[in-house]
Amino acid sequence: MARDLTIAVCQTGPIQKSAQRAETVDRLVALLERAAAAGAEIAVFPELALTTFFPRWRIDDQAEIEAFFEPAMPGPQTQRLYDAAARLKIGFALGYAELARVDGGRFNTMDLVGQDGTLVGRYRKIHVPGSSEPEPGTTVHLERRYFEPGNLGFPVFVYRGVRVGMAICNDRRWPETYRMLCLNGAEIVLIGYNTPLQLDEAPALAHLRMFHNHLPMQAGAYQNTVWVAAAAKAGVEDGQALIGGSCIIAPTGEIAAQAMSLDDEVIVHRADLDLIAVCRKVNFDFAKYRRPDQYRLITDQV
Ligand code: CDV
Repeated sequence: MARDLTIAVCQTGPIQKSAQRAETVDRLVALLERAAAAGAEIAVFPELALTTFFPRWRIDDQAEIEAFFEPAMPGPQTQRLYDAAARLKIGFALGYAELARVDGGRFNTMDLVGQDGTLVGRYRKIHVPGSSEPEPGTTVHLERRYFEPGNLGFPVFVYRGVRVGMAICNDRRWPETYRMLCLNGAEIVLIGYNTPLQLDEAPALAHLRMFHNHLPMQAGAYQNTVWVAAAAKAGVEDGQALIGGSCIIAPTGEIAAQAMSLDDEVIVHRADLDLIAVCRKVNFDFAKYRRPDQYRLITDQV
């Protein structure tokens, strides 16, 4: 019997610092309703989808920092999104700033929520880019000030019988992300991102921002025979331009659907999961051809 999963990528436009959580959750619920109406069975939202991308600032006021974090998921403000999932029978992956209940750890996190509105699994961003203090000549990107590196590995969860993994923004540029998820059996990788259009450290590469967005995701999909679905937070957010280009990529490496705006937008594609086996057969029979004994340097050296 043919296997498929209809995926929606719910790109958002900017979420300004001045936006109330309730207003933002309204936008996410509206996107989820559009995704469900289009027949989607799962949706992916951006990285840090509940707030502005606050690591663009050095913030000293602890109360101001706390306000960007979620101490519980769902919480009083986000419950409506989970209720919408159960009502519409569509799961989602949502990026947010996590204040861990157990030990107070702070992570850049993505949760996978099921069609009944309950947690299926959690991923914490492994590749945390930027610095903890502003660096001269470099776009301010202080993720390492606010977040610890993820400590849950690259887990894969079963969602409606399909093996789903997650990755967050900078993770998508690293081949290890896809390979780890692939070796863990992922069939679909859901990604959320916030990517500035301009980087002060490399102005000459500005024209390549979208190419460098799609290139590693297409390569990751192709080389690991997975579907990739990636949602941007796009547009001018608190004065900083973020790229769009949200997309759904097939295991062939082809872009099957792509957002056209820098605003709230839903793109949908029915992912044919049998294509994975076809692509494996063509070139990537891992059991037959991979040579892990020859790849030791990958884990022995940073
Ligand atoms: N949110 C991110 O991880 N953004 C990075 C920045 C540092 C460029 C990215 O890889 O898009």
